Amino acid sequence: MGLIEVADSIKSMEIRGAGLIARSAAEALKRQAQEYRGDDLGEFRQQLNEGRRTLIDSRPTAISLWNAVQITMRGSSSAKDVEELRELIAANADAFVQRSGRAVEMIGRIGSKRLRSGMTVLTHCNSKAALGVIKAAHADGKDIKVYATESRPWRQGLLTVRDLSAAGVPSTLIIDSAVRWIMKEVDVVVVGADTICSNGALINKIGTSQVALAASEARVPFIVCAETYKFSPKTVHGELVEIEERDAGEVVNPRLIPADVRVRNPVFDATPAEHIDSIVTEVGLISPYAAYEVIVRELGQESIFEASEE
Ligand code: RUB
Repeated sequence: MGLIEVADSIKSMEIRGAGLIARSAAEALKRQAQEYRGDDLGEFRQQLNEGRRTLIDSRPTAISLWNAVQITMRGSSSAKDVEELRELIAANADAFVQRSGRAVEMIGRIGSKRLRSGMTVLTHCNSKAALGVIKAAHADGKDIKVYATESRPWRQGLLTVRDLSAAGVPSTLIIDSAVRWIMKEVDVVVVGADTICSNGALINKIGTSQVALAASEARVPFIVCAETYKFSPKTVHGELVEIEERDAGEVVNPRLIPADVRVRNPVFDATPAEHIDSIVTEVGLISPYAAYEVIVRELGQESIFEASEE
């Protein structure tokens, strides 16, 4: 798949989930670099920068996408010729993809320790990192049951229950509005992340903040699974995360409602740190209030500087 096709697939959500979006973007830049046939360094750089922009613009909310392209392009301004730049991009992309895979595995190992046999977990939407935790606990022989929300309008919950079923984890699908009612049967909530802000707030699939509120009210721990490239250096500069609003047709067929009725389809929301028990990252389980430290230590001052340049 060429870079434009990857960007279109991210936009149309054939490629979805913040981790996969990030890995696909890094690989798309690598392929674009490998396919450049000229020997003009300036032209090559320009094409890569255009590719970078196209990928970043494909979906606005998940910072994993921005971090992935930044990390893939890092050091490119000092390359002396086309070949050196091509090799640098390929090596950076490969390292990012490997790091991402290892991170999801590590999160599974760390997070699964928080799940005890006999627990009922509730998860929202479809997160590879969150499901990694649940599946790792199951693989350790723990008796875990899962409630999975449908996650309207895209119904990613169907992907979740299929994945859990294939792994042999018993799961029950519920509609999103059943969360508060079901919460009395839940021991822990485990969700993924699109972005973690420097103040510890979580940006994830629409409805996550309602799940967190219901969990908080019922004193059920709310655990977030997030690779460190889901932390946002942009938020250090006070930038607000853009919440993507998608086509209203994803929510309802316009022919079914009067023409004067407006339909909105925000697809992510923000959960404040106060409702988050802990965030499981590949470098350990942390408090949401340690988000700034993670940004500085794991993504580096360089990323904070780059974020200020955007
Ligand atoms: C997916 C979603 C997921 C995060 C984390 O939204 O909100 O919880 O992206 O996923 P969408 P992962 O379906 O709109 O992309 O852990 O797989 O990165």
